[in-house]
Amino acid sequence: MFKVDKDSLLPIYYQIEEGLKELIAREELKAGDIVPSERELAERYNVSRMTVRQAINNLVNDGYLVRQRGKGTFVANSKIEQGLQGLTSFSEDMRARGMNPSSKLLEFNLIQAPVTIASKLAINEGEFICEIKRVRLADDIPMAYERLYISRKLVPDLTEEIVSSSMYEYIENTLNINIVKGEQTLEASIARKNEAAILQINEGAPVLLIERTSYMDNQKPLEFVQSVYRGDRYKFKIEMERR
Ligand code: 16G
Repeated sequence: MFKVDKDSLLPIYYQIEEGLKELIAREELKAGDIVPSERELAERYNVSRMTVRQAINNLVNDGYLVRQRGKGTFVANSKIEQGLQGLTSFSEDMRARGMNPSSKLLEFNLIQAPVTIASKLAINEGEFICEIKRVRLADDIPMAYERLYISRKLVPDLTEEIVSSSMYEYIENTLNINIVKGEQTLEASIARKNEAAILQINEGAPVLLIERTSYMDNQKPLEFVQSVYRGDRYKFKIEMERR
């Protein structure tokens, strides 16, 4: 285990927190391992259970540990770190990590574009678009829930089978459309009831809301995509250069 120094200026809860983080970093505690109970830790370090609880709460809030009611506290799965440079597809991202990407198609609708979506796609309100709702999985674990909108004119032959696999592959290799750039926003949110069920997380769990518009080489929008990513599985990384 780790040491707690009662003469240190560092608060005890903080030392316990850092000690547990170190065990996780050294893989002495691995994803899925049970963490010693509050009582055990309190006895081992001769500190109050309140102190231990504070350390554990912080680690749960920061996503290092997860509580399972009636079972105990466990080490969380490490998050997928996703770079934000380069316009890549979900399938490419997962394959680059040695994971197997897949999609579960929930809905495939032909609808008339409401004004909000029409303006994102730079088309007229009421034009036909495909609305595709799918769960994106990596090694069969649901990672994100995507709602994708694309003008029907661009993909008149799009089928359920195609959208169950890689959209970018179809657009680039079958339709020979060049995807040249994208714009993306990222914001914090919490899982709504239907999203929680789809992503197999609790309602109210933290998620990342991502919106992407990608463009073709004629500078026109290709797709508008709203995605909900699991906050416990994903973190995004931006590399920055000063000036
Ligand atoms: C990513 C994109 C999405 C794109 C999809 C294509 C984000 C937030 N979204 O999920 O815009 O449609 O990749 O993936 O990254 P596919 O080629 O595997 O279907």
